[in-house]
Amino acid sequence: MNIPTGSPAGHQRADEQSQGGLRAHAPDRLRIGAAVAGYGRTATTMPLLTAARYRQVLAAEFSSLTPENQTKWEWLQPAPGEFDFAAADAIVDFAAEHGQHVRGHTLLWHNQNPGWITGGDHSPEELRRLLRTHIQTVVGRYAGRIQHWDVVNEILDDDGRLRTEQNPWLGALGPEIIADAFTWAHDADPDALLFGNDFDVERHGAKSDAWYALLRDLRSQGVPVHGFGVQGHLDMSAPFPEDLPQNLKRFADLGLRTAITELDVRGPVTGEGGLSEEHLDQQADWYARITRIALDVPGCESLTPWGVLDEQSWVPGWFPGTGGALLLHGDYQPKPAYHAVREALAAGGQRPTA
Ligand code: 9MR
Repeated sequence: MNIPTGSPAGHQRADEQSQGGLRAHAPDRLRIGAAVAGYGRTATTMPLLTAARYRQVLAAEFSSLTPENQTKWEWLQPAPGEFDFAAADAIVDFAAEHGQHVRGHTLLWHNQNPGWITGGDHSPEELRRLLRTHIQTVVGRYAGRIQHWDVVNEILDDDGRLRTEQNPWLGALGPEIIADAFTWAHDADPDALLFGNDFDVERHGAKSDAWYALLRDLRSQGVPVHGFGVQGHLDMSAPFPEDLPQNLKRFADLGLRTAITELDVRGPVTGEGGLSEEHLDQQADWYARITRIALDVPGCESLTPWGVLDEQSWVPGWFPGTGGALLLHGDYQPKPAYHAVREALAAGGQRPTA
């Protein structure tokens, strides 16, 4: 990270930086990721393409990248049969250049489908054909370059039922489409690791229990599903998910990999728009605990904060009055949470591989 060195703190942090970013402190078994920002629907809005410092930080700190929006349906196929790969290509090329993995996100979701899908008058057969073509085209294009896919995202509600009313694919095609989506993705890239992914599944509960049953059943049917992603959008006004280790472990016991795919830890923002000292400390503690869990639970292969800079996070727009959820301030200054993750990695990385 290119930290200004005009102050003693700046000097100290610049020294830290010369010792390597987060990725340098993580053991091989755990990738440290970040969601790569991009808004609107064109590559020109991506800081990856417009900000040299953003590129530097991304390369120095992280060993895995997830396109925050750029591999979603509405970006990749904005018009029927017209694929636009510019933004996704930029991320995938950057990752290859910097020795990073990519987590593709996502192929079957209720959100960010293009209007021509959600507002179209397609028969179930036509929708099925469209989904199959999309998955084959996209996963095939990035075979060997996108190593993980969140094939299905947020397909269950809080009670563990399939979201058939919100999800146009599940609504028209029924639960069987889940196995088909995994199979089509696997056929397009047999080496890609294929995940189910959701929020509010950090703890044991109706939703994570239903995911457990679903993935167990898919595996017993021989469906190519390889992992479960726990998003990790945490709110400091709620309790810490104490049973996250046990919850992850039961998925590992099914033979699945796990990942923390979209970590952010939000709190109430002060008048200046950041967190109070107290919340910065609590946030650092939560990030460190999650990092230790990711290091300790066998089969947990990556930990990905959902963005790099607080100012680029989705959180303030969705939860007004809250924010400050990521590791760096908007001026690229590391927050206490950054240092806490780094220390947890440095300590945990010395433990033997489980
Ligand atoms: O961070 C993403 C934001 O820029 C988009 O506007 C939003 C639209 O749905 O999606 C956000 O990312 C979501 C992710 O794809 C799935 N899990 C929840 C994330 C935060 O909403």
